Amino acid sequence: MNTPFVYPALIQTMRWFGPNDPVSLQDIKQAGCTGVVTALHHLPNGAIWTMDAILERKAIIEAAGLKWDVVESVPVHEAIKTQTDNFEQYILNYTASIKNLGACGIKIVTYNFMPVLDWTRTDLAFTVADGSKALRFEKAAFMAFDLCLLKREGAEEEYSTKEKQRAFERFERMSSDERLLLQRNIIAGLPGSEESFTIDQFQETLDTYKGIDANQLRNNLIYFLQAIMPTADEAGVKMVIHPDDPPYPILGLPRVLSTASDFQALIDAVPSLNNGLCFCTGSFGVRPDNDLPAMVKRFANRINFIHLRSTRSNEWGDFYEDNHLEGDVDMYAVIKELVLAMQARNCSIPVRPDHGHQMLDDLKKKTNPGYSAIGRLRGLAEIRGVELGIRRSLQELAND
Ligand code: DNO
Repeated sequence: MNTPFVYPALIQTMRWFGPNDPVSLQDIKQAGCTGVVTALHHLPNGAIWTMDAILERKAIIEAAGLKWDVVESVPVHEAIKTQTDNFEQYILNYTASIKNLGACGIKIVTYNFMPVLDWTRTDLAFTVADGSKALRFEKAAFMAFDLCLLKREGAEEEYSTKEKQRAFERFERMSSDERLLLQRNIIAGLPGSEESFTIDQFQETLDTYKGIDANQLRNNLIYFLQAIMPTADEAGVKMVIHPDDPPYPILGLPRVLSTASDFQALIDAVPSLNNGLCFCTGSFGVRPDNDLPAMVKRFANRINFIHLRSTRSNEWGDFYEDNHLEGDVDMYAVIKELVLAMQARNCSIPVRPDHGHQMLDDLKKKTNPGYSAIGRLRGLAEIRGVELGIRRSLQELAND
């Protein structure tokens, strides 16, 4: 007979992009999830999420027998990141959205503070050895975009001679369609990023960061957190910041949430436990200097949402998204630390299989890059198995 587990389990969820998502709530339920992660994607960045709009979406999710566990994301308006225009008004709007979400019983809110672009990839259909398709970030292609398509001022000085040579060679080898596709992949907005640009708009937006270095951006983030945290505390809403993806500066833009010390600076400045982390193994995992299990241990009481995914990098710093239990992330060690963290806190934390390969039947369908049903189903099933094995072994050890 199975004895009840002492070790709490992860809450299994998938991201759902709303009623137009080709992956339905029913699909997500059949994958074994109890909840979803979603957002009011149709609202423009900066708008207040009203209780009516939140409750309407919540009712759709609950009618399918699922729970809305996490908001991903309430986007932070660019004006807040640069502290320009009427950013104070946008902060007030943000605060109102948090208050409304809390009142509707949705208590975990994801956001990021990456300038201009959310997550970035150069290739959305990179064929891996088994024929499935993965997301990829290829440095030479990215530099080729920067130097040859965007022609960003100052870019030449930021790359080494060798890097520039690789970028120019890469650009020469691309057809005009490939160049167009590369540009589109980078600036037209990946699923969930909520921003989309033409090349001119993109340059204009980059220009709004002139004079904003990492220090300034961090101060602006702290200012934002200090402003919203009293409301989050009162509403019982856990704010979780998503790390930079990729976890280093790109296009001359600063990035301030790429390492353990970046997050430490935030919690030093804003100690509330509702100032938390969305622990994304795929984003942090691209940097070999990020020790993921050690980070889980260190920030155990602030990790309130988890993205599990594994990337595989090469010597050039290119990476692609590997199967969830392969690649560079030691998934066993990470999940074990998460199980221990949940036990210490006596709570369950929502997790989602972050991305997945386009595979099997989904290869014939139009899917949101990274968010096809079957690839994520595979990822979740693997994660679920590892988690069960760890919980059971820990329990048996404890019973001995
Ligand atoms: C990509 C996602 C990100 C994430 C945001 C959070 O797949 O992990 O778009 O949702 O950065 O604000």
